[in-house]
Amino acid sequence: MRGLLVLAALLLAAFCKERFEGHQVLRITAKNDAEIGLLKELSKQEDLGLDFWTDPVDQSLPVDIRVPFHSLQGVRAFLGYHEIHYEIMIQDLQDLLDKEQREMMRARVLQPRSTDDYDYENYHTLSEINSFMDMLVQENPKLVSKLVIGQSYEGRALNVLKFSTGGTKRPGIWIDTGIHAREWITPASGTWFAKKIVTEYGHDPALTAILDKFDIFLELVTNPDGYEYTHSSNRMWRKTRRINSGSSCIGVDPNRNWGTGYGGAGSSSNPCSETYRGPGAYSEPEVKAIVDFTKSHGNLKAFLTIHSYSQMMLYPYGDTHKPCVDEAELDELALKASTALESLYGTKYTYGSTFNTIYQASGVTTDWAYDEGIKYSYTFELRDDGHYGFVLPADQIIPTAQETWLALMVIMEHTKNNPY
Ligand code: 0X9
Ligand code: ZN
Repeated sequence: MRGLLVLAALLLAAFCKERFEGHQVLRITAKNDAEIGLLKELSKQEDLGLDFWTDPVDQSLPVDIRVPFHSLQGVRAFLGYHEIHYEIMIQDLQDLLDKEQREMMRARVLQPRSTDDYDYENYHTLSEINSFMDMLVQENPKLVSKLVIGQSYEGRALNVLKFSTGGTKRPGIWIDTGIHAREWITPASGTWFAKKIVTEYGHDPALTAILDKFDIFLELVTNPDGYEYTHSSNRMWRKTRRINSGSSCIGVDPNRNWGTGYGGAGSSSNPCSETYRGPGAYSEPEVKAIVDFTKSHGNLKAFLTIHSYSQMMLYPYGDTHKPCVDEAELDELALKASTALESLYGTKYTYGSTFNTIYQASGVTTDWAYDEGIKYSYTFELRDDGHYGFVLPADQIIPTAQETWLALMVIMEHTKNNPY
């Protein structure tokens, strides 16, 4: 019976899913501002159905665009005509997704009975991650608990793992992964971090010292509706799943929905845009839950929000070029953290303020967190840097998690050693 049900679910999933046959991801390197301007024009052609994985900013950053099959000829002709240089980053997106699915299916044959059995080398569904959290809590009742900080738009629990070794009202460190649905490497890394914390506490002196002073809060799937949707229907989904009144387009960008700088340039008022800011600041329950939690906790000292991709560490601000008052310290700490990260596998990160490093983005998490008084506020953009983008092969999960952990440790230790 169970076999039949699984088969039915698989068939249903296969038929309801958006397919990306023949979609290519092109990596474009613009030579000058005129070319950037042309790419911006291209992004306004809604009929082409382009999905900008990275945005046109200036010559220093490549622009990665997913081009549907029906627009390929036109886009290539456009680029050729204007002599804009590009390379094919992904030849056929569906091939990559099929491979990803095959690996996930193989992994799903055995249901893990404990977090030791859990397959950290593969991507997992929301329900698998939820079971992981419950097992982790059950196995480590003195160290880990699960808080439900709210409900998503579609009514899913917003779960946060709390790692605490006791004490009352200890200062806290916040880490979230999976706020953008398609950035699968982030909850996968987060799951590995969670296991790492319980394994190393009491063994690794640095982590033990951190946990003897701070509680760590880890929200693994910060946008559960979106994440579920990437598994059931559209692997390339980014936003929440809010129904927007007066529009047939769904979803709000949860990284444009925060109150600091809300509504500014670098976010969109168009519900069909991937950077739609929503009907009002904190309109998304997934965002509001974190705001309420942070305020009621009142003593978070570091706020680390994990995205992918591009290999970057970003600190405030995103909506203005003006430096934040702690810029010198945040910059120096980013250098230390990225040096630690690179030491493991040679992965190179760039860092700086969001505005100066990536692009103007307003209403983003870290600007809000920083203005709440949480000095050590960073956005991470994990691997990779232009081979697979959001479809990072599963064999990179553990290396990515391991190297990222080194950077997180540097920031957490610094937070511990520099009370404010
Ligand atoms: O555009 C974004 O939201 C982020 N890039 S992503 O490809 N992951 O979508 C970067 C924005 C910088 N974010 C913060 N400073 N919080
Ligand atoms: Zn993101």
